[in-house]
Formats: sequence, structure tokens, C-alpha cells
Amino acid sequence: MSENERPALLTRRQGITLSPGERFHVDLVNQAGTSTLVHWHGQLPPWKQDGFPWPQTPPIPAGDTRSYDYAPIAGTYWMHSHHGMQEQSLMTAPLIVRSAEDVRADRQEVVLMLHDFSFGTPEELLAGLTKPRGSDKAMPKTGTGNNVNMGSASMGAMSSETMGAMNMGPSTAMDLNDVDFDAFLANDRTLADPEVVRTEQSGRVLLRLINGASSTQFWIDLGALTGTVVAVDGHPVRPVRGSRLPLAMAQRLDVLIDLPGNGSYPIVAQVEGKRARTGIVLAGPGAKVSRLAAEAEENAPPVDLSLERRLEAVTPLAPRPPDVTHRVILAGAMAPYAWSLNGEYWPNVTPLMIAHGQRVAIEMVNHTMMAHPMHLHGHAFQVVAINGAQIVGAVRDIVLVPPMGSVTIAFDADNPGRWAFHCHNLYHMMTGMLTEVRYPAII
Ligand SMILES: [Cu+2]
Repeated sequence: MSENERPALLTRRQGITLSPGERFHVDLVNQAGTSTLVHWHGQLPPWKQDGFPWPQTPPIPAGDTRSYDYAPIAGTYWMHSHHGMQEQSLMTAPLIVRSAEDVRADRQEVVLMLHDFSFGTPEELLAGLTKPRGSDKAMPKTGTGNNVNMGSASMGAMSSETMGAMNMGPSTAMDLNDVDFDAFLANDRTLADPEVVRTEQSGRVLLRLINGASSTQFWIDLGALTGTVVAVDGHPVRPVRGSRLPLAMAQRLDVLIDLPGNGSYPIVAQVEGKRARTGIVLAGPGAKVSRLAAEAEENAPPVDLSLERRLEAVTPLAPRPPDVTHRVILAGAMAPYAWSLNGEYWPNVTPLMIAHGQRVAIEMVNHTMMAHPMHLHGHAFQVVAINGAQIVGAVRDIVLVPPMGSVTIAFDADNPGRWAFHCHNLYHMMTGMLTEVRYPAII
């Protein structure tokens, strides 16, 4: 019986899927023809297995193998090269760790991984961004990015915080989408020829959404369907219903969907500030799949914190005041194109020191007109304040810090080592927006 005739419980994909209780026991064989190093995004291994190029854990030379063996945490994760800009060249894949509940539940799991794609090399894209203004136009758009102005986004869907950020004067418009990509991919395909996932009639689907794009944020549009967000970045949240869901760079969403019948249901991801979109189709047995327009009728608004504010962790941190609070200023601009944390540019940075056993808070204050998806390695943190207002938010590994806004995260320092803390916009990271969170006496 072919896969098309009978819906598989798990839609097969590239990447790694682990069963409950299975260790992450992987030999990474480098056949890339060049050095590489892969980061197990959101997982909490010992620091030397994290896949970040520290002096103690250099990239793997071409032809070599490195072995990993740790106890993974369950949920929707992904893996990507953390060496140079290989992530932009699609050296990325899903990393799904199934729980006992996943195995018990009567539902079909569907992974949807998003990418941005360019025919140019990542080096050409970066050079186009960093070249001085006024010089010849390079392949990527240079200069001011696509500024959001009053004519370019659908106001009706825009939140008050976005409007606030946009209303600060003519010289302070928000910047979105540093790079003009050639295509946006959902499971490596465009909307012109999307993946069609066959589902059961009136079946239940667990959609595991992964934004694997290097420099693009999306609105997930479930169309006629309403979903229930049950986990973010692999960590369970109290159920939140919705049909349009923001997804910042590197974030994941687990969404439960009960299909209302035997129809065909596009799951679309639209690029913020643009009409461009990509997606897949869920289709019941025999349901006809019609062609989908490659572009939406209106530009999508900027991705914002409207969902973040509604999220509550199923397992929040135990209440406790922080032992140490680090304040980190996010700074930079489109021209000259450079981005910093506390005025420092990687690798010339002062580590944020924390000690084993501490409750740590990091207050991220964004002094720029771009939103920055900030990612901490080796720890799951809880979002505890947005723009100064305390919340008991989601536990996750990446959070968007809005333009001119602030977000505070808290976590328990329980994984000694050297840990990267950075913006997950690849081009922001490459021009400096990365620092270190460090425990003392690490060799
Ligand atoms: Cu950034």
C-alpha cells in the first residue's frame, strides 16, 4: 500500500525524529566538502555538545565525524549549521523528539518547515547589506530595508504596539526584511507546487511549524481552520485558539487542528510586510486540491507580540526573585549595516556572567527600529515581562524583542558552560549581534 493511499501517522521527512526515551546518539559525518558544525536548536545538552564554534569545540573539518550522546527534551526542535552562513544555504532540518503522549494520541503529525531562498550566495547577500550606501545596487536590497509606512501594510490587522512603533515620526519607520529573497519554501517547495499531505476524513492533525528561515518572519494563516496552540519552541503552553499566528525567526509552534470534513485546507505562511507567501495543503482522502495564488492580496503586517502576550507556560518557573539581572541594549541600524549588544560586536564581547544555581533575569532593551528574535543556547527561559509589564509567559528558547520595546526573560542557571546568546537574524548575528552567557571556571 502506498503512502498516498493510507495516511501515515508520521509524515516522513528529512531530519531526525526520536521516540520517547530515546537518546540523542548521533554521529555527525561531515560530507559537506568544507568545515561545518551543527547546532541542536533548543535542546539542552552539555555545552560541548551544543554545536557552537567555541575554541573548545571547533568546526568539524571536511571528512571528519563527531559524535553526540545526550538525553533530549521532547518537542518540536530543529538543527542548523552554526558555522559561517551555511544556515542560509539550507543546512537545516527538523529535530522532532516525540513524547509518550504523542505516541498515545490519535492524531497525524505534520511537520512544516519554512525557509527563505536566494539564488545569490549568503556572502553576496551580506556584502550587499554592508556595502556603503550610494554605491551600486547589489543583488539584495540595500539601505533602508522595506520600511513599513502607512500605505504598505494592512492596518486592520495591525496591533496597537505596532502602530505605536510606527507612529514615532517620519524618520523612525520600522524596518523589515533586510534581504529580497527569490523564493520562500515550505518543506522545500513553493506554493506553485506545494506539498499535499493526505489526512484522514475529519481527522486530527498536530502541525509542527518551524521557522527555519535565516532572515524572514511569517504569519501562519490556517485559512478556514482554527487551530489550538499547545506548545511553543517545544515547551507546552495553555491552549490558545487562533487562525492567524505570528512566527518569528527560529521559533516553533505546535498547533492542534481538527479538520471539519473531507476538504482541502491550505496552510499558508505569509512574509511580514509583503504579499509573498508559501505553504502546504492538508487534503482529505480524494479531496480536490486547487491551485493557490503565490501572493496574498495585501501585505502582511509586521510580526508582533500579540500571541506572546496570550501565552502561559504549562510548567512555569517556581516563583523566586532573580539573583542576578543583566540588562542588554540591542543597537544598530540598516546603514551602516551593523548590529550590537551592549555596544559590543562579536567576537569582541564581555561575557554575561552567571553562576550555577542562580535565578537569572535578562532584560533586553531594543534601541532599534527592527524587531530582533533573541535566542539563548543551553537553557529554556520564561518570558516574564513585555515593555515593562510583568507576565507569566511561555517557557521557550527564542523571543522577539519589538522595535523600541523591551522583553525580560528569566531562567535557572542549571547547565554550566559557555553559551551563545544572539539575534537569530543571520545577518544581524554575522555583523555582531551575538554575545556569551558564561559560568565561571569553565575550561
Ligand atoms: Cu536582529
